[in-house]
Amino acid sequence: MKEYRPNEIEEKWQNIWEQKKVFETSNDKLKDKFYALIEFPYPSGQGLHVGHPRPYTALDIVSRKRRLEGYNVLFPIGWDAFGLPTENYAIKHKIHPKEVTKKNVARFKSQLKSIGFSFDWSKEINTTDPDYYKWTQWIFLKLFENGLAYKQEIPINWCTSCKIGLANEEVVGGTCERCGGEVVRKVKNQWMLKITEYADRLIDDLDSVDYLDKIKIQQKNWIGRSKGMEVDFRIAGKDEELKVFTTRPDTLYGATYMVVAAEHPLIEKYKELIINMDEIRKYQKYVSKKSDFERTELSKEKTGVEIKGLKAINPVSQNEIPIWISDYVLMSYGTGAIMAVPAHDSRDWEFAKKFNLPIVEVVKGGNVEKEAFTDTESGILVNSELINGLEVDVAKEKISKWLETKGLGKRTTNYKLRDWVFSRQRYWGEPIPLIYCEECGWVPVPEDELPVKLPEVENYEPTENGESPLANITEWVETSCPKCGRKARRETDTMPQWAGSSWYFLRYIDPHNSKGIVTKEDLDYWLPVDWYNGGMEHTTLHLLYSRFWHKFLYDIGVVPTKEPYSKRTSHGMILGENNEKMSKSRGNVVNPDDIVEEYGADTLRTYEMFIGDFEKSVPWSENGVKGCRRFLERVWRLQNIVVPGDKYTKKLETNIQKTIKKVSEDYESLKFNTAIAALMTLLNDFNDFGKITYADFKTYLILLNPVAPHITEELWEIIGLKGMLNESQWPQYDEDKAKDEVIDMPVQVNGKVRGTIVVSIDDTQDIARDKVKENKNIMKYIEGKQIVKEIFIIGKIYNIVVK
Ligand code: ANZ
Ligand code: ZN
Repeated sequence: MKEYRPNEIEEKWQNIWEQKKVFETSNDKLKDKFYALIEFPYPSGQGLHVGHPRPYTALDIVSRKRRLEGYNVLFPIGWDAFGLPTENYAIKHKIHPKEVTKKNVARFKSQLKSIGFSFDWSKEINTTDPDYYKWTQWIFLKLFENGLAYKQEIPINWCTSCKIGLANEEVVGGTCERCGGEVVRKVKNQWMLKITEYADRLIDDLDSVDYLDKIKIQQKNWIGRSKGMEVDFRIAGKDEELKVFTTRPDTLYGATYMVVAAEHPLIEKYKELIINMDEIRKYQKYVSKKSDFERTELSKEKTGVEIKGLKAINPVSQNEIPIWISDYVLMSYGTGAIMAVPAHDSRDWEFAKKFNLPIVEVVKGGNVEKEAFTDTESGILVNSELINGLEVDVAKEKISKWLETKGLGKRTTNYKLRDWVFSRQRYWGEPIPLIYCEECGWVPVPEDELPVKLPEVENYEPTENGESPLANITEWVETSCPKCGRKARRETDTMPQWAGSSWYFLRYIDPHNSKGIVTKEDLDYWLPVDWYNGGMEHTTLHLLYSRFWHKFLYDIGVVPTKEPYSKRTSHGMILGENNEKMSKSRGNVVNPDDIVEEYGADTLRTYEMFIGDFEKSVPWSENGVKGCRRFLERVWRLQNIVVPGDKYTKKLETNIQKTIKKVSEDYESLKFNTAIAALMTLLNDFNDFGKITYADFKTYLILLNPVAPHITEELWEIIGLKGMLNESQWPQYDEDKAKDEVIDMPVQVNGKVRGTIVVSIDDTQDIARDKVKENKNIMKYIEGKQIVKEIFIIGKIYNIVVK
């Protein structure tokens, strides 16, 4: 036997697979298809990280298995390569971002190849390739033509360090998601996409897809649909209404004061009447420095100022109530004003306690002097004249009707989701393909002139005034209007990095098409993506954006399905050995190249799948890696105990059948670790028995192949099995034989057989005892007597002695 030398074997098979185009998708549309998708990487300067191979190996396993089952599999790969890190690196080192990208892609590519993923490399895409971004621009123009892209002056989140506008989603705790820099508000004219128009469908259609529950919940929470009512409160002595948004019109009698956002227009309108304007101005200034995030933090001490000189009238009780301003009410949500119900809302309660405002219980059940009673999904109304004694649901309906008939309110739905800020003032992104003409306004670049290519420039530093670097390139900016021919200017903003990844799974299907985005026939066959796995950090942004674009493309007849992905799963992170997130600064980063070099790609793959529950974060362990290498060494040595025979060894057959079943099921349900554990157990059985047939070994190799494709392919060749392993078939199991062997176990009471119970051959005494208890015939001889002795022989007999 030759020694196990992974590096040699791995390179050998990778070359063979590539030459024979083993993993290229076939054009045979009569076959059942399987489209497996992983989130394509951003080719950063750091190279691949051991976190990357985890999801890739997972779907590689499923893809390899499905191929052996006869599916036509599409398992593509590409590069999400526009974006800031590359641009920043390019600026710092004075290399063109295109060059930086090229270099990074080459590195990533060789790393991925060394791990032996079965990607169809012929379908590789790159979002920065003009042939690709031509279609990103095309989709944008379609959105524009359909009224879903518009320009608006809006206060945006401005990262003071990246000098770039950020979407709300990119601001984390008041800082930039990318660089951690301070984010301030700045008014800018920005391109926006009307994702809010799709809010309902983005929620409702989740019912038709198979996503992990936690992913669906995140999508729903992010969209934040909230059904409620707008209720009018009159300003005392004025012909003026203050509108609030509430989800709880049934608690209206408990509204003892109101709160408006510090920026609410009511204040400016009545500033003459307000007697404490100085105090209010001071508070407004204090609030303006805070992000929405900081304002709504639950834990913080409540602050606020009463607007003295104005009062509101509660529309049901007619009581005069004070109006306050406080930072816990946001101008950007609902109407920017609330009716405060301190008895049943925690924030209102804290505020009321601090400023000594009345608290009136309206839903029975708590002690509202001690704390807000918020468990009010159901309950009975009190202190509420029109709706006393009613159940919450009924009360809500009744008061809503009452308000509607009086013209005091209307039902509305609010969303947390905001339109998508689509402009970036940077160089390394897709140019927005629009031209501004004094006469015609915004005019799309004609389709046959796409792509609008990024001009070659010397300098891509952002400008100090916050304009895109493209704005400085006069010869590029100045153009003529496609409509009227007059002098006109190109839009200089570029698209956010999210653009290219919002539709990449479509282009994979037909990446070299120069006439259209994707051939319709191919879309009909391949969509939807059957299985998409990606990180939990992308379940709010990328997933939502790509579902939005897909729905839009469905509406205009480009794609045949309403949803892009039928199934979405997610993996946990791989942490450093010290249980912390891997990062350069913590010094705990593991480079996959080193693992491949020292132990082999098959070991890396096996380890990453064996490391723990796929969905959980787990720390890296070098010892674990070694263990997996030892396991593969033992697999390697199985070649020594192979004996002729094209049938399963009788004594091993049940275990083999069981393992086929378990591994087949586990690979499909993200339980890679238990599948590998089952293969380890079977290996022990093989060794205990001492010899295995070709049939035993063949099945073993196929089962292990998706995890460790190189070693299994090599062993296949060594023992002289026909063809290549990847051309063989996934083993079937015999449902009956895969079951645990069951027997009729005799049960003796005081030495006489009184009946039998059906148990598995390895069932324990506890299980057998339960079976006995269910058996009336046997129990006749036991009931009412005292059991003095039990002898249980596993798989044989159960003896009970009674007195
Ligand atoms: C009275 C009330 C009583 C409320 C009660 C809640 C509980 P969601 O579900 O997130 O939509 N609200 C409305 N506009 C707001 C704003 N601009 N800033 C801060 N809070 C605002 O929450 C809706 C509830 O949040 C509304 O219903 C309102 O308080 C508050 F027992 O009205 B409620
Ligand atoms: Zn014009």
